[in-house]
Amino acid sequence: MSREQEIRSELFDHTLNGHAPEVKALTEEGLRLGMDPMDILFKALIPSLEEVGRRFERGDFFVPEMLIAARAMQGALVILRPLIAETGAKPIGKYVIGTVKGDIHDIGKNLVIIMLEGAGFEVVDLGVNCPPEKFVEAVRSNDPHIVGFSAFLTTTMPMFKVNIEALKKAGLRDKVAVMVGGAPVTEEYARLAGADHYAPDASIATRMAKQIVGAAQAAENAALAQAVELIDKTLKKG
Ligand code: B1M
Repeated sequence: MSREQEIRSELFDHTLNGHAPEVKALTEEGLRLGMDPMDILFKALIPSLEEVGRRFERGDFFVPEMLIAARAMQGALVILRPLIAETGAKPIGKYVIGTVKGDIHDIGKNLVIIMLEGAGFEVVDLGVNCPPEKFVEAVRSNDPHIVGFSAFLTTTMPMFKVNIEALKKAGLRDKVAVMVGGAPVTEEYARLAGADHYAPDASIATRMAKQIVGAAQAAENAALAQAVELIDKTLKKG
């Protein structure tokens, strides 16, 4: 087994057992050896948290074990974040995101943010347990292309609809694209809740966000071209 394979396997085990210092050291060692940050993330850290979830479901792990595993993973994310997210390029679009009210899970949301930033988005992170009024206020003041709601519990998914209703009430629904996601969310649920877009993971969320901004840009350009044509016609008449 190569050292890289060993590192992946050790990262999996130490994350599972919540050994934060070891996770940090192994992440640093992996990077020194030239391992791809995305490989560390998707082939070691995320699979380990998935195993944590399976053990929790079986009753082998409880909330404290989930919590320390999550903390260990977050230590690695701090190291990986700048390598994945910093492009230095001019923002291609604005994205407001938060975990819905009643829900304090944030690792998945933070990964979406890292990848969006990596793709050149300016992201406004509203954190966790975010009430509808905070989303409304952030959409009003930031005028983003997209607002994203993360929910990780079946009991908090209904907040999508509540948030969308709050946006409608504030007269902002038509000004912003709504994307939703989170482990228990499905395409079907997203549609019934009234969302415009659903993404199952961070990379698809990012790809979709780029398409949404691209489409908005194309619509803006078409509107501009129409306005120019109208002005031309008016001038000719005059
Ligand atoms: Co909790 N938890 N948890 N938890 N937790 C889950 C989610 C659970 C599936 C575990 C299980 O039973 N298998 C289960 C939910 C069951 C359900 O409702 N279907 C659960 C439960 C029940 C609970 C509590 C109720 C436990 C209790 O107290 N009895 C409690 C609730 C607290 C609350 O929020 N009110 C609770 C608490 C916790 C901790 C605090 C201990 C901790 C969270 C720490 C933290 O986030 N800072 C925790 C953890 C760590 C987990 C698991 C093990 C791991 C979550 C995670 O980070 N996954 C989780 C089990 C699991 O997911 N398998 C579990 C890795 C992450 C990268 O994936 O979050 O899916 P994910 O994010 C993905 C996609 O969903 C997507 O992209 C991300 C990256 O690819 N995505 C989006 C996310 N947001 C998106 C937004 C988008 C688009 C895509 O557009 C806007």
